[in-house]
Amino acid sequence: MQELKVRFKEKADQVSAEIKGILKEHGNRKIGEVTLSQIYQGMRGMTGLVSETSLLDANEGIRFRGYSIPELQEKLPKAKGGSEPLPEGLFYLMLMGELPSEEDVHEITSILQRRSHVPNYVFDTIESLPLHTHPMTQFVVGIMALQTESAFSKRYAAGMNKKDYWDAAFEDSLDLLARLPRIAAYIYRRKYKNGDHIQPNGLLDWAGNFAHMMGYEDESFKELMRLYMTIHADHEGGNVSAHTTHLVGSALSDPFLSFAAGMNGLAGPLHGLANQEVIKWIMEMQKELGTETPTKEQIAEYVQKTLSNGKVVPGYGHAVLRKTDPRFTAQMEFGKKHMPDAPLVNVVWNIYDVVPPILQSLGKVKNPWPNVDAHSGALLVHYGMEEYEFYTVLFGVSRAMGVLASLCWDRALALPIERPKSVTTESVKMWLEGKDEIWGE
Ligand code: HAX
Repeated sequence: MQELKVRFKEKADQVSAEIKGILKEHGNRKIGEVTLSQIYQGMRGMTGLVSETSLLDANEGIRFRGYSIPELQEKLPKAKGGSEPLPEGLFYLMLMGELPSEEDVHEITSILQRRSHVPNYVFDTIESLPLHTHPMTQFVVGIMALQTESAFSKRYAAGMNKKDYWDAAFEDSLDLLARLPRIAAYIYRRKYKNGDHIQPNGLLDWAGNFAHMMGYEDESFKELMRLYMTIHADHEGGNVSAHTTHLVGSALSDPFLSFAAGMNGLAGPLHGLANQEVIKWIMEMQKELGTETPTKEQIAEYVQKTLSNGKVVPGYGHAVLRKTDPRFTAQMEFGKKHMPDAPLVNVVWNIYDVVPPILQSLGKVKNPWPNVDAHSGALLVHYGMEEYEFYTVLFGVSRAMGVLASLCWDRALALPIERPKSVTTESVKMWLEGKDEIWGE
């Protein structure tokens, strides 16, 4: 086995050097409409998907059906006495393409309340996992256990007409959205609060009830959850969680299977898991430096050390964005309003001053600015939620709104199974030598 690995590594190093050379010389050559570099480098800048619910501008950031985050904060209905948007309103906007009235939002809240029952076997399935299982794994297992409830699967097995796919996907999507906060809160209380579970409160809104079931009754934490659930919901179609949900759904896998697949992608450290990595990284820095409030000079040194250890600075950079993420700014505004003196929040703001010029100086990082994940953990820690391994589950509950609204549209528009063409490096070499054609050229 060891020898096999050594031989594999030798081959991989050889091919990777070859690819580097090919891209240096021929990276701009086109196969069809796209360059060789795009094919090898994560399909960056390649338009290949339709996703109706939101659109990302590299400089301005995300717009949901044309509305920016500050516009949503102004225009979407709020909870009584609150100032942050109700995420149910964003779900309505993404699904319907128009702003909801107060009544529309109340209707979504009550639909989600009515459908929120989670069968006991789902909790039993989660209970069968060791307690140390990562919360994202528990979350995906919970979603998969719930898949037995899929109307889409049952109706497909019974011979559903393709005209009705959207209807079954719609039913499943609302069921999932209704139940996810209960499953997520169950995992939180199981892992961190000795299994002391809290029953749902049928009078609360979706995010408020989620906060309540996790054990956070502070009104400003509920406001944070409303904002958090709103800003994490969607980021157009090409990010890993959205794209995966869409791709798996295109095989007519039901919304439970598709969303669980998307959540496995969200659990990666270059995507949603970055929110836990940020707080872990800051806490490790504080421990190593022996201070809760490192100076900017100390932070700069720690950043350099992170880079020289071959690691990324979590919470910074983006595949599409080229400016500070407006989702970071919205959280910064929340911090200034509710907790301007919170130590960890101030560390995050100091990091924001220090990191961009360092990343810029590397000359290869395309976006040195913070993304959504650079800020979220510090706000949660302020309210006592220090269990950072749970943070990506919060992200996942929110992301469900965007990717499931999109999935309803995928089936309503009868989008086909997704199947792009791939190449091998051997076939590229033959093509470059003029010995072979490449399909799509
Ligand atoms: N720290 C150090 N190096 C970084 C970096 C960072 N934050 N961001 C990019 N780079 C490096 C890349 O690793 C790459 O280096 P190599 O050429 O040596 O491989 C180089 O800069 C060019 O990368 P890029 O084109 O700027 O970035 P990509 O589009 O390839 O990747 C990532 C985008 C978000 C994955 C990347 O910026 C990153 O790893 N950031 C840190 C992790 C993170 O915060 N992820 C969350 C992103 C937002 C999100 O999805 N949230 O859920």
